[in-house]
Amino acid sequence: MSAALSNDATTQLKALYAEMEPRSLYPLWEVLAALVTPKPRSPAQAHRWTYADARDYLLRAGDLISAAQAERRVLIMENPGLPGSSSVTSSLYAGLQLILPGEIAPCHRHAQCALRFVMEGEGAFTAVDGEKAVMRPFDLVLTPGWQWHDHGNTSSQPMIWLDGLDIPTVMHFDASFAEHLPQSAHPETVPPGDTAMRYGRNMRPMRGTPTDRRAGRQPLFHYPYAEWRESLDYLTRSGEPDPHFGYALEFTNPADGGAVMPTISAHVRHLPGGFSSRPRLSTDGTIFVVVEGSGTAQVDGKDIPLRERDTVVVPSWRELVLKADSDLVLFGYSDRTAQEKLGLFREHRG
Ligand code: GTQ
Repeated sequence: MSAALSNDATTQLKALYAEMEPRSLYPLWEVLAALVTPKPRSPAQAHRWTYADARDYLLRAGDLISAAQAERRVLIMENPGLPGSSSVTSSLYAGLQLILPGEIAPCHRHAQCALRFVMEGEGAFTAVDGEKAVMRPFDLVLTPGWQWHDHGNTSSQPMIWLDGLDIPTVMHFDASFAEHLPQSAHPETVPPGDTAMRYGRNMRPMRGTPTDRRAGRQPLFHYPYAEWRESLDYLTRSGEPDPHFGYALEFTNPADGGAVMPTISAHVRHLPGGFSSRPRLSTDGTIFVVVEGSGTAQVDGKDIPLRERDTVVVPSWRELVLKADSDLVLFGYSDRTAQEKLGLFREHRG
């Protein structure tokens, strides 16, 4: 409320509010400025989770509860500015999942879209609709909405990955559905690599033919580190870095060239040692994982150290400057694609 009111009017308005409240009616003018803000005011905070700390707690949980008992044995990385929300930004979720040798995280499917970014371990798998993606460090694996998925570890080492999901977005729309497969693992329907052969070669099975087995889905679900790292390296050798991003590659859905999933965009970037980015603000709060190297994320002037395998969240519309001490490789995901579809995405490049 901007203009001053007389004492009498204020008293009468207060009485009016008290009368309306039982009927679930409220005066907009008391809250308008907080609802329609001139720029984003996220309650989320910039925050860092140190990998070694989180890993320790996760392994301790691994001694106490099995993957089957937990269904998903995950430590949620909850934003300290969003207590009780299980959210890392207002729209996204982040967790660290552990699968020990011999374990299976049982098969289910849900409306929520998920990505996995492997932190450590090699040889465990995520199976999507019965096709195994054998996971190695820093691979990106997707389980798009409503696709059956189970995780298993047939290796001899613990396997830990970051889960990125759109849980808060689905909750926002009250659109959550989930179901379990009666058996813990989906029958293996095709050999590993089947989807990459069919959809990962800039080709796809002719539409309307039986070989188009993932028609109408986000067909690709495994983006191996070995491939994206090679492309990022090539990019670095073949041109100038972008002043805000360094060298950056977005993961895409080959079916439409857009983001990997309807609600989540994901990318990797390389900032050469000594590089300092220009300041940038964007409406998509972003979760970063440090893949290689070290540096600093300066968020609204405050330094957050970047160390290998740490997770850092930068909320919407905070000024971000990235500084690389050594060659710094980051993975990041955000709700950018969802905001673009809703006409909301904005950025400011300083
Ligand atoms: O692996 O399906 O971290 O359903 C949270 C919810 C992982 C999963 C999470 C999930 C999953």
